[in-house]
Amino acid sequence: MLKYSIYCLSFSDEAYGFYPNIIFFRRDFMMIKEKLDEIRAAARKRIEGSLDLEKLNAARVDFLGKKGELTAVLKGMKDVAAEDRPKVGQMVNELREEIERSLEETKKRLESAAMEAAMAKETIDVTLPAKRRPMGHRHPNQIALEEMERIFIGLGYEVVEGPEVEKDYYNFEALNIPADHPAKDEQDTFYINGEMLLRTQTSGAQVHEMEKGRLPIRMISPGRVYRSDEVDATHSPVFHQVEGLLIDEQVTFSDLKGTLTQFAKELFGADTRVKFRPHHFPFTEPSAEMDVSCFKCGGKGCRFCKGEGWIEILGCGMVHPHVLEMSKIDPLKYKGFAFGVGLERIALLKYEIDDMRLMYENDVRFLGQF
Ligand code: 2NM
Repeated sequence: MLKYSIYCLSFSDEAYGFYPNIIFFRRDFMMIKEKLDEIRAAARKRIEGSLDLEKLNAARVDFLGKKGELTAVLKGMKDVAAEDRPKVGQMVNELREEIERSLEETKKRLESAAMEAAMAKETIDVTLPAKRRPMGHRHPNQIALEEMERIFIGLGYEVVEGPEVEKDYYNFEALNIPADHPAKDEQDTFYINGEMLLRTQTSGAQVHEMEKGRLPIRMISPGRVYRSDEVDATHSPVFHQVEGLLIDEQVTFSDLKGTLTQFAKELFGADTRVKFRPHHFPFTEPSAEMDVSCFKCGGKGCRFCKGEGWIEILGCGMVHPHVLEMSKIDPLKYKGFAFGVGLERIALLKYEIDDMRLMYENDVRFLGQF
């Protein structure tokens, strides 16, 4: 069997003058070296041409993996003469390291390019004009409520809220509204059962406060109330009230007039005049309704006040002694006044809204005007 073959002639001009220095290599050795050079060139092309990490990883598998090209060369080692194996092994290792270096460098290059691209995408131009955000608005009811709360807090009142689902007792009986009173009719009140109902006024919250026995009391109780009414321009089955209550020793109707006059002037302007007309409520005695001079025409009469010059804004009166008694307050020692304002009514007047239904539709074209 032919063991050696002339595979390559290397001519050196330094050795023996014109005699060629002939070096013999074994065929297998040369074939492997050639194969490794092929792999080197192919790997370089594949690696440097990889456009992303996925393709680079595929190149790693193809060249260095278990079924890769270098592994195939190592498997062929059994055909290499024993004395050549260390040299071939060294060459394979060198190539493996070279490919690994190249993979690593390319990986770094791709990663930093990807990072740069991501950064470029994230670049913010701080000189660009900002996007306009739609601006929210307070509801006219809320604006009116906050205005009323501000006025009464300024007069030393507390804001106290009560439950919307209330006992019949707190909504009617404790307020001296007898069982046969027309307001108790099923047509006006939403009953939940024989005992519970949706409050038709916020006075219940005031009864709860009176029952606590902490006197004096200065409070307003704003909140949602329910009445079985048909919807129209001035009615809704759900609306809002602000009721007020003051209880102390030696409170008179003059205190009521002074307080509510101050309230009207703050709410509708310092020129506002007020007028109290006798009225009737079961929970107050005497009772009155308060009108304010029309803030549009100053009282001369206009379309806004329907020629009257006056606009009705609230009901009020001195708390009925029977109401105080039922809440364990001595009516001989203590007196009180109370009033009730429809919040929507105030908002409609103040902002010249001609239909209450607009208040509940939440149309931004409406809400945006306040
Ligand atoms: C009104 C009119 C007059 C009122 C009475 C009470 C209480 F709890 F003290 F008895 N709270 N609110 C009252 C008085 C309410 O609304 C038109």
